[in-house]
This record gives sequence, structure tokens and C-alpha cells, in this order.
Amino acid sequence: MKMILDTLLNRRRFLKATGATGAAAATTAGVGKLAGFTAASTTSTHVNARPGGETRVTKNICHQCPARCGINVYTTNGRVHAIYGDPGNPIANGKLCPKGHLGTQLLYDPDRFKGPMKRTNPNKGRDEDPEFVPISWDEAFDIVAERLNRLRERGESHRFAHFYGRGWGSSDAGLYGDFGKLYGTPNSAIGHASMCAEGSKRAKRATDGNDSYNSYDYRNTNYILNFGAGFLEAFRPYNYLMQVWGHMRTKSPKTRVTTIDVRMNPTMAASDRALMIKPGTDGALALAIAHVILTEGLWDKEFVGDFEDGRNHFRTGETIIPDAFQANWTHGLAEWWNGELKDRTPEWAEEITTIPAKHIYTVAREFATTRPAMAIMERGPTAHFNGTYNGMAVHALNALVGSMFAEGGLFYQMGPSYGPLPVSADDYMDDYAREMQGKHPRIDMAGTEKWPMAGTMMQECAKHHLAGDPYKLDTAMFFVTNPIWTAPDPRLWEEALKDVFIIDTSPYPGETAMYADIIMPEHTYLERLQDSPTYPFEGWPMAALRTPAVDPVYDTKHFGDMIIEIGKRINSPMADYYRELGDVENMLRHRAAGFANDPGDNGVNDFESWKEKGVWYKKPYHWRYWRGTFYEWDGEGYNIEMSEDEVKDKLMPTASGKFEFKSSFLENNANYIAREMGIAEDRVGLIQWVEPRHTGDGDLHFVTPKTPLHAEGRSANIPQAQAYMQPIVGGRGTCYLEIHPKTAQERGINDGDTVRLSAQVRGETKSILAVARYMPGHRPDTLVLPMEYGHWAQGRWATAQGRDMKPGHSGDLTENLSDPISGLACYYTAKVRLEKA
Ligand SMILES: Nc1nc2c(c(=O)[nH]1)N[C@H]1C(S)=C(S)[C@@H](COP(=O)(O)OP(=O)(O)OC[C@H]3O[C@@H](n4cnc5c(=O)[nH]c(N)nc54)[C@H](O)[C@@H]3O)O[C@H]1N2
Ligand SMILES: Nc1nc2c(c(=O)[nH]1)N[C@H]1C(S)=C(S)[C@@H](COP(=O)(O)OP(=O)(O)OC[C@H]3O[C@@H](n4cnc5c(=O)[nH]c(N)nc54)[C@H](O)[C@@H]3O)O[C@H]1N2
Ligand code: SF4
Ligand SMILES: [Mo]
Repeated sequence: MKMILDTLLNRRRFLKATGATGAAAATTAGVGKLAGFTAASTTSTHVNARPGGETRVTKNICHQCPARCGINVYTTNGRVHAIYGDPGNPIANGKLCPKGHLGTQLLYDPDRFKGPMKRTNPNKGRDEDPEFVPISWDEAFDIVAERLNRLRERGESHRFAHFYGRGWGSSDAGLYGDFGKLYGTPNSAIGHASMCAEGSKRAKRATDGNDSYNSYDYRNTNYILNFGAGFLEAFRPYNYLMQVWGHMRTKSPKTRVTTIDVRMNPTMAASDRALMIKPGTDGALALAIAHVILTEGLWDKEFVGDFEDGRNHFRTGETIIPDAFQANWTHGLAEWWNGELKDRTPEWAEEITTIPAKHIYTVAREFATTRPAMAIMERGPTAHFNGTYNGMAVHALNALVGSMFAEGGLFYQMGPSYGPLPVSADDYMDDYAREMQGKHPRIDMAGTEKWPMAGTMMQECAKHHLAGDPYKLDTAMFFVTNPIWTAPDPRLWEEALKDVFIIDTSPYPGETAMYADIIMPEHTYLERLQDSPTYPFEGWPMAALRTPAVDPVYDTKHFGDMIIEIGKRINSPMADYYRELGDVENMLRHRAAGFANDPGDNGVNDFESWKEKGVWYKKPYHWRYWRGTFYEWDGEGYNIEMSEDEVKDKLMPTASGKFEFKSSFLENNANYIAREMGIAEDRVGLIQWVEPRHTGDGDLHFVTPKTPLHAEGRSANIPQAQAYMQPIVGGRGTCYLEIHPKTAQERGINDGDTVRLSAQVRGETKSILAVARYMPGHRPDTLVLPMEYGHWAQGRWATAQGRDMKPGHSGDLTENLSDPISGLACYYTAKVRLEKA
């Protein structure tokens, strides 16, 4: 295997594509760029003799995680040599996380693709050399367009799919919807959200009506109850969270933090209280906390409502008379109490979560009496079969303490004042495109009776393709996603993608690229022009812009321009649409035109000033809840009192217009939930305890968290990132399986031993190897292996078996099971067996 990879990486692609063979010499563009690059390096030798040669600073956005920090990129004589946080960017504030600086390694990664290529070996597999040969961009676009035109002629355009992951903004992922509509496929695009963090979004959709992650007013909060969010290593925006952590922990009063996790991560180590929970049981804990808040009369009466007689009638085990409770901004509390919560005592929760009841009482009282307080969560509680219900129970705590839209509480992110595009896709639809609308389901079946509440189900696509149900894919184009490695049970994807024509746009030789028929390498983020409205942050709108720091190092293109170029070649009116759209820069100029009427706080009012400052933003947030009433900003203060209808329309778009403890969203799908989750139909709306379903058939829980140097699946080929991968246990240049010493010793495993982890996947035993590292801080029943490892492609450092053994890929032990409601893949729900190898 290693030999084949070396061959792949070093001989064929590099030598050919860099122009060392005759074939490459034909691709003039590639060679030209490369020659330019070499010349620049030569010049820099000359310039080095004059210290302080020309340095240019360009504004960009880091692409290594969804935080989207604004960066200043320092380029001297055509070479990027430094990246710092942009002091003018409100997320970065001049700072970066440890990964931000490593952008130069991604730009100058020696394993990058040097230009477009096509596959000449028809056989696909881990051990097959794709035998790529360089082609021109025109040839690449023509090959793809010809396929797409042929599909359209045959009435099979739905068999083309776009897959994407970390794409942002109107200039790349934003192009998908119109492409699908004009071309005639429901599969533009299948996003990776169901393999990421969709659970917390759906929990919010089901309770407060917003299908979104929250924005948070951390600066003003006094208590954080953190359910399984890696606040100091992953949760977004990571860099900013570290900054605001400093503020929260030094202000007066100091923000108290209680962390609920299954292992001693940096966040838990830095918190005031640690609750070491059994995986998949956060819902039980949150319900018990709610139970204490109600029985002890600690809820926020102005937000939630109160008993008519002003007395507290919530008593453990006793129902209340529904009419006796007068709800205010909430819906269904009496039914929730009577149907679920009255029995959910801390003593009950102790049995399920293993957290002592007395700690649950303490935390519940602390949380409810230290205001403002918020309960936050991410993949910990949600990447399980019961994830949406767990998440709803956590989010309900925010309603109980009156934190929705309150100072020191939670909001929803506003969008930027973008201008419209110069053309509207609706004007370019032909009869065929109209006919295709709604004709076929998506290949992932999201939004159908199979997954009615899921927005996307990428992890299902391989299975569906193999079964030909709902149909077989013909052609697929990938953009910053690599499910053949990152999906649960990725080997199924290796099977599935063998007979699909694959177009990969990765600049790097990842696993998808090894299966690709056409390589259309994208610019890295330091080489491209791209917009990005902020990921949910403090609520007020913000949109950053990335500008190229250097000319493209190789013969690459912007993904948005690839879509436009393909669109222009489709035999339909859509070709005209894309000709009118022009290119990415033209689109962004139209977007920026919207700033003229709404200049940013930093003066940004057009494309040029956006480019210069790198970010447009406009404070403050427009809405605020204060002691029973919602207010809207009038330009000077939160002075406009909102009606119930306005609150429903703008802030809590549920059926009731209130925060729902009894979810109408779930009740609308009662039949499905009852069938899939075994819950009585008349109970599905209640926030409730649902047993997790663990996969793998082992005896030890298995989690694969993100570490600070970890950039999803993308940092594995950065040796500098690998060098500090596990700050707590000292994983250097490798990655250890973190294991409680007691658990290890019971199995005769010493610190440093090689171990075998096994799990049942699709009825078969699958195993990976890893090196054990004692970690007494973790739960003894839980094994921890960060997911970055076990690549079989992606570059020389990602695959090399260095000094220490690199572990296998955690995904190989992860069954493809999803939360039926959110569709989120249950990455944290496997149970595995462990033995000395
Ligand atoms: N450094 C870094 N930051 C990132 C990323 C990255 O790759 N690197 N990726 C970004 C992406 S794509 C995402 S989706 C987010 C994810 O952000 P998070 O969800 O915050 O990160 P994770 O590490 O997936 O999971 C958080 C924690 O859940 C814990 N956990 C597992 N099971 C349970 C459980 O049952 N209950 C509880 N309470 N905890 C549990 C894990 O031990 C882990 O500490 O991070 C983003 N930020
Ligand atoms: N076992 C296990 N698996 C997991 C998780 C887990 O906890 N455990 N976590 C999951 C989570 S939260 C997420 S978000 C997913 C992420 O999984 P994916 O969506 O697959 O994303 P990545 O692995 O980060 O990157 C995918 C590809 O993008 C390519 N790429 C990098 N930069 C660029 C670029 O600038 N342009 C283009 N076009 N391509 C680029 C890379 O080469 C890589 O092949 O993984 C999930 N997978
Ligand atoms: S938190 Fe780090 S990796 Fe994420 S965008 Fe910011 S600097 Fe980049
Ligand atoms: Mo993610």
C-alpha cells in the first residue's frame, strides 16, 4: 500500500503534472504558472539581499474551521510568509487559534495538485493508481459538460449530484440552488450538515422554531452550562471563544462554567464544575435539572408564565391542573410536566447518567439563580440516536431561565445587507427544467417520508446508490467534502463510488480524489476571492471577504468560476444565465452594492472598501427580550415594543409563536417519529427521555472528538498540526487512543501498548489498531480517539507511518445510524471492544 501511495504521490501526479514529462508540457497553462512560480522564488533570493523587501498585507478568512476568522496575510515578493489575526475583524480581534498560522502550509503543501487532470485507469480502489494525466481546463469543462448534456438529453439530469462541505457564501456554495433548478437536479446540492452538527439546529427548530445554530451574548452572561461542546477546542467560533473565555473568567462577577462531557477535555479542565456523564444521556440530566427548577420555583415567571394563584404547584410525581398555569412566552409547560417532567428527578437521572443526584441539585440551583445564564450544546449530546430530544431538553433550560433573546442569553444570527445578483435564474428556466422540478426525490431522500425532518442526509447516498433506490447516480462533483473517508462506515462509499463518474475539486490528493475521473483543483483559500457571511456569532450581521494574497501557485481555479464555466456549456438557456453572471468577482461586486445603503460600522460601503477592510459589519443586534416583553431596535435603543405576531414572525417562528415544550414541529410528524423511535404518537411532541441506541455491540463507549489542531478531515497533511495534536495527553506526530488506566489494566494493556479496537459494522467485525495512552481523567467506560487519523490518501504526512504508529480510522468502527429527526449521523454512539494487539 505504502509503495503504491508513494508512486501515486511522488511519481505519476507530481512528475507529470509539474511538467517533468512530455504529457505535461502540453498543458501550457500549468507549465506557465509553474514557471512563474519558480521565477518568483528566484527573484526572492535576489530580494533577500535587501532586508525589508516589498511586503503586502491582504485580507482573507481562515478556512480551517467554520469560525471564519479574519486574517491578515503577509506576502513578500510573491511568497506568503506570515498569517496573523486581523485586528479589524470582530471574530479574530488580531488573534488566531493555533491552526490559523498554518495556512501557509496548506498553500505550499508539496502534495497539492498542480492543474486539472483526468483518470486513465478505469479501475477504482484503494490500491489502484488513478493514472492521472494532465489536461487543460477547457478540456476538463468540456468533458463534464458533455456528460451533463447527455444526461439532460436522456431526461436523467437528476442523476447528477453536487456534494459539499465547508463551502460558504454566495460565490461558491451559494451557486448551487440555481444550478440545480436550471439544470434539473434535486441533488444540487447535498451538504454535509447531517455528518456535522445538524442535531442542535433541529432541536432549536423543534422548540423555538429557528432551524439554526445560536448566536450568544457571552460577554454578559454569568453562567454557562455546557453540554458536550468543546468550548476551548472546537465549538464555534473557536478562536473568539478562547478570547471571550478570558473575558468571562476575569470579569466581575466571573462567569461560572459547568461542563458536562464524557472525558476530561481542556474545557472541562478549565471549568468550575465537571459532570462526567455517560454518553448519550444528556437528555436525562437536562430533564432532571428542569425538574428541580420547577419544583423549587426557580423558573423565570415573566418568560415562562406562572400559576394563577401565584403559588408553586410543581411537586414531584404530582400532576398539575393545566388551566391553573398561565403561560406567557411558552407553550405546553403543563402537558410537559404532567406527561414527562414530574417523574424526572435527579435520583432518576443518577441511574441513567451516573451523575450523583446531589450534584444535579447543586447545578440546577446554581444555573437557575445565577442570571443571566445559558445552556449550550453541540455534538456531544446530539450525535446520538436520541440527539434531537437530548438537545431539546438542553435548550428548554434556556427558556426556563428566560435567556431567549435576553442580555447575556441566546439570539439568532442576522444576515448581511447584500445586493441582488444581476440576473434571476427564474428567467432562464426551460421547459425541461420546469418539468424536472419535484419530479425526483433527492438521492439522499432528505425531506421525503424516509427522512421527513432532515434537511440533508449525505451519509445515506452510498447506500442508496448501491441499491439503485431511489436511483443510481451517474456523475458527482465534490467540493470540500470527502465522505469516502469522513462518512460513518466509509467503506460503503468506496464500493459505491466505483461506478460513479467523480469530479473532485480538492487542491489536495484526498480519498475522493483517488476515486476521481476528473480533477479540477481549486485555489486554496489564500489564492481566492470569496465572500462569507458570518457563522452565527453575536447576532449582528457581518460578512467577510477573502482576497487572493498571491497569484495562484498552480494552474487552479475558483470553485464558483468552475460552476459558471460548466453552466455556460449546458445546452439550455442556463448558458445565458451564467454568461450574464460573468464570474465570481462580478457576483461579489453586486453583493457589495447592497452596502451602499447600509454602510458598515468600519465604513465599508462598496466592493473596494470591503476588499480593503476585509469585513462589513453592522452593530447592534436588533431585538431584545427584557422582563416579559420583546423590543425592537429603533436606531437609538430597544424602544419598539413588539406584538405577539411580530415575535412569532421575527423571533420564534413556531406554530404557537412561543417557545414550545410540546413541539408542534414534532407533532406534525407524529406518525413517523412513533414508528422510528418507538414513542407513543400522542407523546412525540413532549421533550422527553429516549434511550440511546448504541451501535458496534462492544462494551466500551467510543468517541472521536475534535482537538485544537484538528481541521476537520483536512489538517492531516500538515506536520506542524500533527506535532501538537493532543495537547493534554501529549500526542506528538501521532495520535493516541486515550484510555482510563483501570480499563487498560483490566485488559493487560500498558501505557504505550498497541491495541486493537473492534466493533460490529453491518453485521461484520471491523477492527483498527491504535497506541494506548493512559488518561485517568476520562470515564473508565469511554475510549477517546480524535478522528483526524487513518487517512489512506490526502498527502505524504497524512498517510506516512512515521516514528510512532498512526492509528486507524475511527470511522471504520462507526455504523451508519442516524437520529431519525435531525438526520445527524451518530458518531458518538458506537460501543467497541478493546484488546492488546
Ligand atoms: N479545533 C477545531 N475546531 C472545530 C473543528 C475542527 O475540526 N477543529 N470543526 C468544526 C466543526 S465541523 C464542528 S461540527 C464543531 C464541533 O464542535 P463540538 O461539538 O464542540 O466538538 P466535538 O469535539 O465534536 O464534540 C464535543 C464534545 O462532545 C463530547 N461528547 C461525546 N459524546 C458525548 C455525550 O454523550 N455527552 C456529552 N455531554 N458529551 C459528549 C466529546 O468528548 C467532545 O468533547 O467544531 C468546529 N470547530
Ligand atoms: N469518525 C468520525 N468521522 C467524522 C466526525 C467524527 O467525529 N468522527 N466528524 C464529522 C464532522 S463534524 C464533519 S464537519 C465532517 C467533515 O468531513 P468532510 O465534509 O468530508 O470535510 P473534510 O474532511 O474537512 O474535507 C474534505 C475535503 O476537502 C478538501 N479540501 C480542503 N481544502 C479545500 C479547498 O480549499 N477547496 C476544495 N474544493 N476542497 C478542499 C480536502 O482535501 C478533503 O479531501 O466529518 C465528520 N466525520
Ligand atoms: S478558529 Fe482557528 S482554524 Fe478556525 S477559522 Fe479561526 S484561526 Fe482558523
Ligand atoms: Mo462538523
